[in-house]
Amino acid sequence: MNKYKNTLEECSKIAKREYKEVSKKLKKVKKDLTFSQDILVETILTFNNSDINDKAIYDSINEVNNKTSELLKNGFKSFEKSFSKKSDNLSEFTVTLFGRTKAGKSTIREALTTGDGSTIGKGAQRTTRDVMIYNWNHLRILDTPGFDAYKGEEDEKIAFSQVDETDLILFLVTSDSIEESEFEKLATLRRENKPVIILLNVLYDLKHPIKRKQFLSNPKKHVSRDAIIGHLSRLKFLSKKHFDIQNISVIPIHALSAFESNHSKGEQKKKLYETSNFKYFRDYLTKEIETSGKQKRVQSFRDSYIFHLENSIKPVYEDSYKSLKPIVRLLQNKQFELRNWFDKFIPDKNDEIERDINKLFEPLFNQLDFFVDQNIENSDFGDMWNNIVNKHIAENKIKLIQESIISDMNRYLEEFFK
Ligand SMILES: Nc1nc2c(ncn2[C@@H]2O[C@H](COP(=O)(O)OP(=O)(O)OP(=O)(O)O)[C@@H](O)[C@H]2O)c(=O)[nH]1
Ligand SMILES: [Mg+2]
Repeated sequence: MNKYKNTLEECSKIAKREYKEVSKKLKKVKKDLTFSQDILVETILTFNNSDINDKAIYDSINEVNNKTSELLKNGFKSFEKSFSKKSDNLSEFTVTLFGRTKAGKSTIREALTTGDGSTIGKGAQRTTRDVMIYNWNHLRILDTPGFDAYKGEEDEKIAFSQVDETDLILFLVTSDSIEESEFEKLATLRRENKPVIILLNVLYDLKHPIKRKQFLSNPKKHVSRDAIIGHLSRLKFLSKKHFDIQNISVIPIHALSAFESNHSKGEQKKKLYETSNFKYFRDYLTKEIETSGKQKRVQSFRDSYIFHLENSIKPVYEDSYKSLKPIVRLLQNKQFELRNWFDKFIPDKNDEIERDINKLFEPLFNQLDFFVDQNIENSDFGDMWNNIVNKHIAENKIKLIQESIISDMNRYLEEFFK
């Protein structure tokens, strides 16, 4: 018992440490993502202020940005809500009962906590409609509304909302019918990688006195590993298929016996308790917590962190990436096209400029010899030649060459940005 209690105490410390650690990580992720969001906003502003200012592209990026911001805000909200919920119960190890309606979840809980039976279903109706919290054996036990009830979608949502807080799932199935749909339902909970133990409630009516006597005289015939061997391979198969758990633990129990044992005396009490197999169930749970409770507690935080990142944050970025990709590709293509044009335009224009300049100066060269012969004696020789050159340049409008290059370039760019 000491080892068990010590483990739970350590679990509680681990939970506090993990909570801090994960909260820190969460803050960091939020900061990083906000930063990346800011970059996008900055890009949009730069784009908007640039000459490109293409309205269609601007609107697309802006729309992606708004959508991403909104989704991200919601993603973080659910992320933070889940973590603040966890912070309320850091010191407790939480075990949750899940399963089909009328499988006997509340009966188990009543049996464990010596209840008066008031929460056990009486008729054919689903009974537990909200998550009920109890304490047993230093654990926090949650009894949830069952799934697969007629019009029970709301109840299922309530039950499933509890998974985040759970360190260990007790999945209750009954021997009369093991439905694949129950496994499919629970599979959605397993996405958070919660550890699962199956409790197989072996149904057997205790009302009929003779049948009851027979049952209690040889409980192993019904409630034992050998007795459920026929169900075992199916349960393992379904667990592999839907939970990806290779060798799931299955514990046969008789919940009603355990409950009745609490309200019986003497030999009957002993017999009923023995029949229920609750001693084995309790010992198994104790051992499980002693051996892997700490790891389960760490797992609860880390897996839930990963789960939320994977499910609330990652899809937002994947969507944003998908929407931005074609825009980025379009801009990259345009950039490539522009660069190609420049690569060709510059040498072409260089040749053209060289030709134009040569043409422009040709007449000057032609008259240079004559000018030298005529004016060599003149002391203003230098200034006179400068005047001729300047006049020639002004008359021949060297600016025209410049303007023609600029107008060629503008024409192309206008066409390009259209
Ligand atoms: N015939 C028979 N009935 C049983 C046995 N064990 C439990 N029951 C009955 O099955 C029903 C189980 O009820 P609950 O324990 O309330 O079931 P639950 O899983 O909590 O159901 P919800 O709260 O609706 O999700 C009760 O009416 C029990 O009396 C059994 O071994 N044989
Ligand atoms: Mg119930």
